[in-house]
Amino acid sequence: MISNAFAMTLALSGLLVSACAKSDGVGPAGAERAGAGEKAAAPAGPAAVAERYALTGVVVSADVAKKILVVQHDEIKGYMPAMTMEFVVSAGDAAVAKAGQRIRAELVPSKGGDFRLEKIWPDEKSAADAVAAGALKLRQDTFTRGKNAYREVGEAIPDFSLYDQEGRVVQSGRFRGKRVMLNFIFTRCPVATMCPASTTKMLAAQKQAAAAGVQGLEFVSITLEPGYDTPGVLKEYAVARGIDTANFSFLTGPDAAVRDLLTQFGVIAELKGDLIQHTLTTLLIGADGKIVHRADGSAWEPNDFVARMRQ
Ligand SMILES: [Cu+2]
Repeated sequence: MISNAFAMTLALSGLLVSACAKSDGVGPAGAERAGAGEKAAAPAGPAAVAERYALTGVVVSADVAKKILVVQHDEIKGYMPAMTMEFVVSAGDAAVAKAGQRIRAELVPSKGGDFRLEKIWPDEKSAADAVAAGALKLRQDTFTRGKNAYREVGEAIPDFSLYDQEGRVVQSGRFRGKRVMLNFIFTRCPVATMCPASTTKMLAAQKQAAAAGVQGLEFVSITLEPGYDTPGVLKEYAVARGIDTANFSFLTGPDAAVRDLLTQFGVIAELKGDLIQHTLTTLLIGADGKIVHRADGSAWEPNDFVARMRQ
């Protein structure tokens, strides 16, 4: 399926392949989860000394200013009994956390004696089931379509169920009746002309569309690196760029679901040694859920998309 999409992309003059940072992520897919009490694989590099433990529990409270979560966690077999305690988290994770919400995460003890939580994912059963069911349906759809998995302009987009930057489940049906501008990025892309520039231009399109009075419009950026880009990481990315998320969602979810979406949208993202190489595609989707326009590469202009939205 990659070779198919690749041949298609090579035919496009705007092909851009870029070297980006390595993924060391443990994604949200069930198969990749470390069981309670098992040590998750440590990432390579200087930080490899840190121990990591899979943790599940319920958020008791969040202190956004101090970036502290109080979590009533389940037993971590061989390491710690069930208890309620404080954890240091990222600003994004603190902002996303809600009291009463079940989460799963990786616990990282620090030499200073405090405990960090990283890779925090929502773990409410109903939400997790909806996202898993969406990933399975997408897997079946991609498999069934086979060589025709790639969706051309004029075709409907596939159904999906992912998490947004608040940890809420977002299903593709939510966008029916609205036009959607969609792309794929990842937050730690180090190449200024690739993902960072794409986000800047999506933001410009959002502002131009608002100024032009375009109604019923949504912006969606799906991560290329779901193992790293948790809802909290995406939240921090959006906040750092001053993005109005009223109609701009950053989505993540199971690795398999993202890979199937990349296949169906004709985007290539592959690990090459230590690097993610990826192409860029920006799409405009009509209110009927069909692809109206796609721009491959980084040369698209926000005002071109806004003009198409007004047609
Ligand atoms: Cu990139």
